[in-house]
Amino acid sequence: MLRINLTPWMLALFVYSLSAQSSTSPTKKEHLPIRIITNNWASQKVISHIVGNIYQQLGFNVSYVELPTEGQWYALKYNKADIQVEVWEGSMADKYYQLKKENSIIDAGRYNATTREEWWFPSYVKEQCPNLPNWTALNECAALFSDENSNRGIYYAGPWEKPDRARIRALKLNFKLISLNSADELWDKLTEAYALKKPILLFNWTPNWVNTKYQGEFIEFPDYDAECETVPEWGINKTFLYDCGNPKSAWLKKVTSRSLAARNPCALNILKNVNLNNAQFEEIAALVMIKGLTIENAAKRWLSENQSLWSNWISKECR
Ligand code: TMO
Repeated sequence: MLRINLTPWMLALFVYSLSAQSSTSPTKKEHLPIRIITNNWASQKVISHIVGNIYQQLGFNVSYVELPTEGQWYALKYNKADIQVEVWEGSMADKYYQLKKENSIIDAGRYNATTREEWWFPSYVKEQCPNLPNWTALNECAALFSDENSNRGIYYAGPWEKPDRARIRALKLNFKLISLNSADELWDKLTEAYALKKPILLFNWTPNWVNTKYQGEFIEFPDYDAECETVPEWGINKTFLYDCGNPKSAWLKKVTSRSLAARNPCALNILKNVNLNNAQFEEIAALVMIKGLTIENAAKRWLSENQSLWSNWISKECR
């Protein structure tokens, strides 16, 4: 019997590809639109639209494919999507290296920005738990992070990061993980706790707008090492993997499908030139999360205010 396991993102992709086919009109420059993947946090969505607007100004057809990060690899590999503008080392390195090695994606270079994705808490929690941000303080203070029902702490995760349940197990943390579906759900939890000065522990990253509005720190887990994820004997737990934190000065890359690189070298060259630093990422996310602009308006605003920067991204061959 033939069985097909259809996960929700596969279904979304399928429905998308049907609609994309019927609405695509060939332009002078190419037949297939440049299909840009959008995920579920602000900077990624705005930068996708910034790049998309630049392509459109050059006469290319652009479409947006909304996908969770776990679904994007399949889409890039099987020519269902072309561009991912934010590949984060802390949460996506494994998949990135795997697809790169099998030659299923094209690396379009890294940003100047350096990144970190990690458990994070507001600074006021240190008044009650002074050994933070050291990870060993987590068990000392687990009850602070719990709800009324138990003394077990709660860690709020987003839908992207590494096996945090495995980390909880390997480091013997008295914590349970609650998984939220998007960045917005995380920030709602944070806003609510912050207003009441309630202890909260949640996934966060830098560069991000959060750090410009809320004071806080990342948990300092044992330093990341590639062997932490492959060699059980590595680190303080000799039988389990993941007894370490995420990388602290990590890369942020852009990638494309092989199809785009082959059919539109100009688009690939532009993407290679796209570059931003940490302050620019924070500013872009803040346009949406603090100033309240829509994604498309944030992209338009940024383009109009940073013309001299992005006009240099357009390679000579494209003009
Ligand atoms: C991939 N992310 C920036 C949400 O950690």
